[in-house]
Amino acid sequence: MAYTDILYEKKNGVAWITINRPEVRNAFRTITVAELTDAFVDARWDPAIGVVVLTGAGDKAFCSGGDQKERGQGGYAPGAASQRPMDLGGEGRSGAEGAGATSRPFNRPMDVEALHSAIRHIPKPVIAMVNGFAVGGGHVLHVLCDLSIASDNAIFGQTGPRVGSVDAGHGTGFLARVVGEKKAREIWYLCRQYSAADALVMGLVNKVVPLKDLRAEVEKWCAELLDKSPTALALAKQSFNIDSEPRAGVAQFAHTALGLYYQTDEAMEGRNAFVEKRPVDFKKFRK
Ligand code: S0N
Repeated sequence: MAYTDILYEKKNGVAWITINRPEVRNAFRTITVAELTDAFVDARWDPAIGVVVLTGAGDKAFCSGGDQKERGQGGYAPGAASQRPMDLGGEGRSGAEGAGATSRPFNRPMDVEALHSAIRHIPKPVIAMVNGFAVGGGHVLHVLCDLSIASDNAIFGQTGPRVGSVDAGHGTGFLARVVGEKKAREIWYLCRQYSAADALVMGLVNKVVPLKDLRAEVEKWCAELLDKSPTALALAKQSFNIDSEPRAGVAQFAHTALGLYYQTDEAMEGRNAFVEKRPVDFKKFRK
């Protein structure tokens, strides 16, 4: 399959999915999300694949979240930055199946929810190989992976309230399950950046290694996983998912709400400040 924004390689039972936009710290745009979803669906149904690794190209970033330059007043979609809010239409299809990244024109809004669903519902372990910044929607992606292995230069954090965005679905609720309520609120409200060492202490990652050893370490974990019973792993993953599955309903609601929030001047102030490289000023929006 020909992808433009990701690399997709299958080797020795492992599917390696790499966001390939290092020039923007592997920020995802609409087509990136569609391609990622398509690759996860492919890996799900390929019996030769037992483990999936998600990573970013280069040595600076895993993923920096939504591409702020594609975001318009209404959200992310091809050409959205120059469209009116209502041109972006309503909610798209939900769920991972049939993303059809390479077979359909990209004339619809970004479907992050489908990607989240694809990561959670593939009945195989997904490892986030975090090789630099994992921030904003990129941080949510690693949190949703089953395991996270980070390089010692990795930086973690949410940025939403700083850039006029919030993933109030899995982004908030699932993070709280991982690091606890107090820490999750701190991460979301203050938008600070955390080191790999911090992440290890708070249980946000499973292991930290020097950047030069990252790939080998992940390959080691993959080999261990590939020796295990695939059905037992699938049942364990699905069992772990059950308790947080109601969050998927919240995620639908949260994404609809986010679409409305994106239409406001307040949300655009966050986006514009980032793109214009200036301090953000939300003071006038206080109620
Ligand atoms: C990653 C950061 C911290 C890296 O800083 P550093 O190393 O100083 O590099 P920069 O000079 O800042 O960046 C290098 C070049 O890359 C561009 N760039 C970086 N990140 C992005 C980005 N996210 N979008 C577009 N461009 C990006 C820079 O502009 C720069 O380019 P040049 O050289 O041309 O100036 C730092 O870059 C940073 O803080 N980045 C922004 C992080 C951020 O705020 N991300 C977006 C947060 N929001 C989301 O992710 C939305 C999530 C989302 O889409 C979603 C999630 C769930 C449900 C729904 C949705 C939905 O929106 O639909």
